[in-house]
Formats: sequence, structure tokens, C-alpha cells
Amino acid sequence: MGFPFGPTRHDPAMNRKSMPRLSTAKPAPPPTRLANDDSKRPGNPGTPGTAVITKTKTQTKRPNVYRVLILNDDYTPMEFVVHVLERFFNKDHEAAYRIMMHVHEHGIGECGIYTYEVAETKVTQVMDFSRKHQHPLQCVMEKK
Ligand code: TYC
Repeated sequence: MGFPFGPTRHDPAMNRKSMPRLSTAKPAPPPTRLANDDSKRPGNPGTPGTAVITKTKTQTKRPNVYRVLILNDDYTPMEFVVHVLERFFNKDHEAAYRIMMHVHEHGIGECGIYTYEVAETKVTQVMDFSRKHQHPLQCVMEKK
């Protein structure tokens, strides 16, 4: 007797259509994986038997910002400084007057805090405007 389990090649049952047939064909190649197919990547949540760990990182990066400052001098009229603060730094009259007096008494004061390009523009505007009116008012920026 031959192999004791299942049909043998000589078993007539082998020829029945419903029986699995031995095939000489090569096994089918694995399905082509498209470049954007993430289904077999390690982190894919859909892959059975894998866990997903989500790491939450607190966003603490601040944008690069610059303080725009004006300096005191002995010649620029107080009203001109107040006008500059209203016109270029959008201060109301009271805030402008307060900043001007702070600079008058302490030598330097903050007009506002801006990104690099905006700060640079403000400095240029104030310097040009002051020169045009022949005042020595100085405006500078510093990284915060
Ligand atoms: N010290 C000036 C004066 O007495 C006024 C002044 C204030 C000038 C602030 C510049 O940034 C300044 N006329």
C-alpha cells in the first residue's frame, strides 16, 4: 500500500473536478506594492499585531522677534516723538506720550515687538521721517 493519507495519484478521486489538483505552475508572485502603499510599513496602524505609540511634543519654539527702540536726545521735540509713536507704532496719544516720557527720563524705550522684516521697516521709516524733519531721533532694533 502506498501513502496512507489522502488520495494518491492513482486514486480515481484525484480526477474529480472538486478535488484540489497538484499544479506545476509557479506560485503567484506577491502583489505588486505601489510606491505609496504603506500597508506593510512598520508603523501602519492597520497592520495586525503592531501597536501605535504617539509621542506628543510640546511646541515651545517662539518666533524670532525683535524689539524696536527709540533713544533719547536733547533736540528732538517731545511732540515730534509722540507723533512718531502714533504714526508708525499705532499708539494712542496717551500710550505715545507715556513712552516718550519714559525715553526722555530713562534714555531708551520700547515702541513695539515685531518679526525681523517688520521691525526693520519701522526703523527705516522712523529714521527717514526724522531726517526729513531734521531731527536727530534715533531708532534701533534688537533681537529679543
Ligand atoms: N529729550 C527730548 C527733549 O527734551 C525729548 C525726546 C524724547 C527726544 C524721546 C527723543 O526719543 C526721544 N526735547
